[in-house]
Amino acid sequence: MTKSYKTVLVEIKDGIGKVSFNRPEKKNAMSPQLHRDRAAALQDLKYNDEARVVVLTGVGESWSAGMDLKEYFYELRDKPKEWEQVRLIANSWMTDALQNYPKPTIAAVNGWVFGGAFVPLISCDLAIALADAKFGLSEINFGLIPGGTVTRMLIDMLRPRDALYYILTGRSFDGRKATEIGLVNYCVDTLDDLWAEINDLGKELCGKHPVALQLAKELYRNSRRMDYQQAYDYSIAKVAQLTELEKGEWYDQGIVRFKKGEFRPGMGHYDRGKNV
Ligand code: ACO
Ligand code: V55
Repeated sequence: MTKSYKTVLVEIKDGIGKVSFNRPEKKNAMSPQLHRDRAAALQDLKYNDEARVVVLTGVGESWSAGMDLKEYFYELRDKPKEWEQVRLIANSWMTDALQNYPKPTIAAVNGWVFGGAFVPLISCDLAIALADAKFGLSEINFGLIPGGTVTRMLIDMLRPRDALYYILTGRSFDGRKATEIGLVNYCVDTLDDLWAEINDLGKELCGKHPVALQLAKELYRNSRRMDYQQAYDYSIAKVAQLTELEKGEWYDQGIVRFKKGEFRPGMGHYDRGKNV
């Protein structure tokens, strides 16, 4: 059973856990309550074995319109302690919790993505968008700058010209442009196509060894901060860890089955059966 939250909807089907921002009447703006719910929901799914892949999306026509400008900024203006508390929760789920998530995460971008919502978007491993979804760093339009970790995340994800262009102009762009600049993997024309793609991709990832997926993510994210020698040494340690945690499955199944000519790894994974 999945828990229920006021501002977040959690569903699990066929190995895919779906966590939806659920304040459609406010375009899924992230209020303090939503930050708390989101943090808790991701934590729950982390330990729920039924969810092998996690999809982040929004109820209604918005993915998320960013920080709730009223509840997060205006109403907490004179409450520095409360604001700090909310800021820390927000930063921890949008950055640490998502980036170090042990399962693959996919953003299904069904609509608006503004400002602070770029953080969870970029923190997801993969992203597929509607071609007509709209993205924007709107901070400059109301006299703010992309704060929190927004700017830092843009540095990792975009080319300098693109990052500064959108930071300084606050202009919005669509899913096609988001694909062109590498903010999402690709885009599709309709909501039906979006969910067909998400389900295909989710299903494919559910067929891989979960430990290999988890360690592949860790190796990628941690190697970014290392030089070649460190990354090499770290990868050797990770492969040893993988072999132990998988109980040698990559040798005994992966390589042995390849040797027997049972499958071609270049063309897809071997069938891991129901619950190996
Ligand atoms: N914070 C608080 N409330 C919001 C937010 C937000 N970020 N975004 C939308 N809402 C609310 C609106 O105030 C409105 O509430 P109301 O019905 O009580 O008046 C409701 O959501 C619906 O929004 P509309 O503006 O009526 O919807 P519309 O389709 O015309 O426009 C759009 C949608 C473009 C997303 C517009 O709402 C908008 O510009 N929102 C702000 C986007 C933004 O700049 N976000 C902050 C980024 S900066 C940061 O995150 C640090
Ligand atoms: C912003 C975002 C923040 C924050 C202050 O993008 C400003 C603006 C994501 O958190 O704390």
